[in-house]
Amino acid sequence: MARKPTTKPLTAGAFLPMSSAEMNARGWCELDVLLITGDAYVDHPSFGAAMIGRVLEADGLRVGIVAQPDWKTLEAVTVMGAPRLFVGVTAGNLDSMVSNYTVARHKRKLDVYSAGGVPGRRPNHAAVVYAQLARRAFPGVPVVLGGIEASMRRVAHYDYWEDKLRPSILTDSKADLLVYGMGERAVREVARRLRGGAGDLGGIAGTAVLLGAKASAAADFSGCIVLPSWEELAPYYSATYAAYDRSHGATQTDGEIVADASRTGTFRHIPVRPGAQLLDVGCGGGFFLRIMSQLGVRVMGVEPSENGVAAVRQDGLPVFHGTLEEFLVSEVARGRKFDVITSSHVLEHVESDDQAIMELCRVTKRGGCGILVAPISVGLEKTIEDPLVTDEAGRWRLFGQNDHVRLYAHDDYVEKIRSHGFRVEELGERYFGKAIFRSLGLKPTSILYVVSK
Ligand code: B12
Repeated sequence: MARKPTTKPLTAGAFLPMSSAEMNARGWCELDVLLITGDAYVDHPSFGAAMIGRVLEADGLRVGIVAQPDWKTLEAVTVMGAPRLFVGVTAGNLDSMVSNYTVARHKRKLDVYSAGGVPGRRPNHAAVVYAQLARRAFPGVPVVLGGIEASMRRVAHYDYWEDKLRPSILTDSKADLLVYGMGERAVREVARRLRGGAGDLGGIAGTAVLLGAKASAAADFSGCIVLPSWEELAPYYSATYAAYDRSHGATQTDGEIVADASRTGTFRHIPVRPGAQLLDVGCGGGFFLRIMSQLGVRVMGVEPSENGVAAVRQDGLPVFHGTLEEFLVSEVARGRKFDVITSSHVLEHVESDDQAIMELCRVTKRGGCGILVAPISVGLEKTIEDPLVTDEAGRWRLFGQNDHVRLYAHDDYVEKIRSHGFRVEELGERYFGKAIFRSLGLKPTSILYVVSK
């Protein structure tokens, strides 16, 4: 017997629109809900954005999807115009840091949730970056975060990749609401309220909002389990930050390292000359200073972290507590010149790197040398820098980290150092050997920029 043909609504089965042409094909002039996702759009129940989209569609809403937008342009998310009710944002099926990096913190070569497995299609901390993009693209439209990245990061949390304690993702993303865990019910309630003209999204089960100081003070938390805030947790964390450990990066005992260095006449590619003056900018817990000092070098450290400084002082070594800029204009630095300067991962943080390099060159003695290490983006043609970008999400988006103020291109970096009077030699793992690179915590692809004057 022939089966009776089923009549389907016009849109059922069709993919959710991803462009204005696809909206037009459905006769839509605007969306009710726009979903932005860090995964490719795969219309399958194991994909959160597709799932949420279909649930809302079943409630009669017009839903569009922007998948893996180019996060550097607003146009990438405005292709279907501003949605009437809200923008839903998810980093994708996995936390974007899980997607982008292996547990060993190496960049993944494969992204299983991108077409063709191509990596690099989603930014680090994608939920924050997309939410900020949506904020700028659609002022006044509520932004609702969801998915695993938002869920896991909804309270103060430790970020393994950054090795930092982070506040709730609501702080950085500036989203209006966060839906955690399975989002179907919560998101339907959000849509129902906004459809009915209610602006209040409070009290929906499975959601989190940032209350602000006033509302927090007025709220009744009796009967709640109150978790410690980021502010309360932060001091515990920073005291144990690995770089402030007195022996961070050490693979042998001090005695063994000193014996080796005395025999070879160098430590970490720096010639050991008793009596020479050494400046280590960003000296952390002072391990490098301590070894050099035991080798007879007269050392001076600069470190902005209180915990790092405390560790250095435990060893009775001289350290300036402050930034490089503060040190260079301080009384401590006045009239001093150094035979050796080392600065590892400092220049990407300072306001004016030109000024910093110029000053470092000025305080280096003629015939002196040093190492200037900064993260370089391989393949980048021009250094990216924009002093107007001061917010964390913007910095993640442009520079790859929230406390960086620029992302160096190789040629620009080398040229910049040369232009301020240093000669530069570029040495990699092949030159130093694997053991040294490992002891310095460097990736095999890293290059040390060895300078001399
Ligand atoms: C099935 C599964 C797999 C399958 C995937 C099969 C497939 N083709 O999809 C396989 C086995 C391949 C797999 C692999 C991996 N997985 Co897996 N996997 C899962 C599992 C069990 C279910 C995922 C799923 O389908 N969920 C269904 C969808 C619909 O749920 P969802 O995405 O969470 O979406 C809901 C909510 O988040 C929310 N939501 C989602 N988007 C949005 C958007 C908005 C706007 C809103 C409001 C709400 C919202 O509502 C949705 C519906 O309820 C989860 C654990 C779990 N129970 O969630 C782990 C999980 C996702 N996997 C995980 C990991 C780590 C991995 C691997 C990286 C493991 C590895 N080391 O190789 C790999 C990834 C591969 C890679 N990148 O190289 C972790 C991710 C941790 C994290 N913090 O990101 C999880 C959470 C397990 C865990 N607890 O550790 N995985």
